[in-house]
Amino acid sequence: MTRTVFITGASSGFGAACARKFAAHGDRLILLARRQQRLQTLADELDGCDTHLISLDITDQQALQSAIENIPEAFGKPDVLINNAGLALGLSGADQAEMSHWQQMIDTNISALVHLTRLVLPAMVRRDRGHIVNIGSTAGNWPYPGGNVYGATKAFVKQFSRGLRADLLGKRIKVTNIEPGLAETEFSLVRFNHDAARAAEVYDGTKPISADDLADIIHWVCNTPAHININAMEIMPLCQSWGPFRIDRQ
Ligand code: NDP
Ligand code: 8X3
Repeated sequence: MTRTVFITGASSGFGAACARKFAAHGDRLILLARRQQRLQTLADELDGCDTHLISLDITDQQALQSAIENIPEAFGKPDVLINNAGLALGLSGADQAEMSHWQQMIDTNISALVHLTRLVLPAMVRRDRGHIVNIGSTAGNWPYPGGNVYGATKAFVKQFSRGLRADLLGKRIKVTNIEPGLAETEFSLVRFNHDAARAAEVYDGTKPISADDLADIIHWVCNTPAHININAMEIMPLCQSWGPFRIDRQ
């Protein structure tokens, strides 16, 4: 059955890779991001796939609501919502970090995600069908220096995903929190204010998760049998693991 798959943050990284993956399997796509030209180039590449583009800042609640209300009828209601748009900004300690960075992470990774979910979910409940895939992070499970608010936004996403599952018991609506670790996309470029050398250091000497790796996993998660729900999936590249607790010795 052809599904309508709504992917936020589709202009780059995981979102663009998911668009390619789901399109290759015959799904219809609703693709959202700020960079219209990126979305258009992707849509052109996905020749033969029905694609509706929404170019806006997902933190603009009114624009988002109006865009949802104006999805063409031919696309029906989303069967799958991939809440992927998000970002980290900076890696400063909590006493040094930019308040505006914190606010933007909270607005994008938390507020926009819950707002869009609230806009899309009622139709899933009415139709008793759907799947919400949230993109969390290992940073929502494991703290690291400088990860302060970014990690906290992803911890929110993790618990919100569980809360949705609790609310939706008895409905044929799945909820999954995907928790990737080190993955090479534009994530670090954005985090380090487009300092390409600093971003490259993050991946130096590693074989990180690629956007295509993650799209394969998300596609699999969205194709499990009807009675199976993957609640959460934490994914690291083999080259990544935990460290011991740090101890400040005087
Ligand atoms: P990218 O920077 O490559 O992609 C981020 C996407 O989010 C872009 O398409 C961007 O589009 C979109 N986006 C950001 N802010 C907004 C906004 N205000 N309005 C609309 N769209 C927005 O990074 P990733 O693909 O890596 O990131 C995707 C998700 O994965 C994020 O939630 C991130 O936190 C998470 N993640 C990433 C990991 C990594 O190491 N890469 C690991 C774990 C989780 P545009 O700029 O065009 O608006
Ligand atoms: C991205 C992974 O470790 O850079 O969510 O925070 S990390």
